Amino acid sequence: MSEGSTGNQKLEVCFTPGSYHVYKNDDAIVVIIDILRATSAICAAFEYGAEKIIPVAKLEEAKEYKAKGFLVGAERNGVQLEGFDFGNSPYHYMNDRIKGKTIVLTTTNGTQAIDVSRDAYKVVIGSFLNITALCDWLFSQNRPVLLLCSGWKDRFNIEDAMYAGAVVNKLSEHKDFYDMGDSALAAKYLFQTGFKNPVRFLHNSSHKERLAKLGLKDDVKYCLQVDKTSVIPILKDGALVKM
Ligand code: 3SL
Repeated sequence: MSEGSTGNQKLEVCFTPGSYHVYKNDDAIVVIIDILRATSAICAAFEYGAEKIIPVAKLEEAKEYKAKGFLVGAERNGVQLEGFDFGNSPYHYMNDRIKGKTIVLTTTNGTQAIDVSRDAYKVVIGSFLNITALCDWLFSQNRPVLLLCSGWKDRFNIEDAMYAGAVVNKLSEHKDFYDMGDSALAAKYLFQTGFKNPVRFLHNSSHKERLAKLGLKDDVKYCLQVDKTSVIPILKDGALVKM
């Protein structure tokens, strides 16, 4: 039996938000992936006690929330924007300021990916930090799964694809259950090439370099850690909450 040919639940990877319309599947659970750094920061924020995160695509919307008194994280091109409470570093969300709070977040790519898929059957947040909890939950749902990479301004990026491959790799332990598209197989092969030393594998990758230039190498290392939390953030009525 050839790998990925006989399952009954579709498992696909969409490498950029701009291709979402091609893969869109009304029955699928969509997993948003922005390893560096939005989905990692979101998982960290919940692990450290945030109550709710309202993702917004547009800066204007974030400003409106800020004017209403919300705590707001805002990042563009890797940099925290002036006038906001946090940027997009997981470390910004590891403090008592966020405990029990609703936070608004806008980022270059991650919150855009959430925005394009917001009407999906279910939207959840994936990162290496919650990978085992997420995969166990996905399998328990008996549903098609669409892994949506945030990429960089609608371009492919390697860390999101590698993570998608890690999820595919894990879910394909249930070989007869999932019907993998070619994008899922490609991501899985990428993961299998790089997983032994992900930091090294990402060497020269565009966003890792971008973050390194901004002095954010520690963020990269943090985001590549596995199973730091069992929290699975899920989108409910426009806000992310703990499942
Ligand atoms: O694109 C995003 O949403 C961010 O994760 C980019 S950055 O890591 O904050 O630069």
